Amino acid sequence: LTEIKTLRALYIAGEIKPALAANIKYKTSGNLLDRVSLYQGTITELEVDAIVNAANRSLLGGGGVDGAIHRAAGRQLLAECRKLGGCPTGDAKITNGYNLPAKHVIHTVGPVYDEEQVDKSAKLLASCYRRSLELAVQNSLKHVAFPSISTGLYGYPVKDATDIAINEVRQFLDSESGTKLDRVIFVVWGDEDKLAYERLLPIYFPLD
Ligand code: AR6
Repeated sequence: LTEIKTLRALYIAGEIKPALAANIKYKTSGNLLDRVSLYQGTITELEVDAIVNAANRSLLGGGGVDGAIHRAAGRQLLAECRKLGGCPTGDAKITNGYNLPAKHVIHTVGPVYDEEQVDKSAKLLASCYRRSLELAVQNSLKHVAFPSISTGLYGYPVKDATDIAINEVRQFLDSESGTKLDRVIFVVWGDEDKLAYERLLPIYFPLD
């Protein structure tokens, strides 16, 4: 099993500094801290109920994390995706995980960042996280791992995208449906993303 440290463990290790009181937007319970993790590495190695794929509307594969997931899952994943008839931006669809250690793949389609329509991009990105989490709950899944959707090929500024991702997950975990999830894992690939999560996680998930 891949080692994934909870936010609480990262706080204890001093890897994430608790937010300054002035920055705290929400108060969280200790329990919530144990349900959020940060992991750096490839999402394809995670043995969880579902990993989320940053796909495109065709759902037929591509580069980046999408390419890595399809390579690791094998051709059966593409065969199942062909039957789905694509997916609108901001929405999500679920498949099996095939050769992946993850049981399922939730394919979501992030927006191509449009600096002329920042609000629209933000709404669509938030919707990707929300719809993916809703699908997970509908399928009785307990653990969901997210890559940093839209921040690669689709050009979303890392800091803004990270803010949206963490805010949306926090809101979902606080909601009635959110109580059905055991763990949400944020998976970062590069160091820029890791830094952004380390800075923003303490704001949305402050220590009590
Ligand atoms: N594990 C975890 N994260 C990864 C991995 C990996 N193996 N590989 C890359 N990342 P991107 P997008 C990070 O471009 O911006 C595809 O062609 C990467 O560093 O994969 O939503 C699709 O088919 C970045 O932080 O997705 C679409 O056409 C994040 O994953 C388009 O790209 C997202 O980068 C979607 O673009």
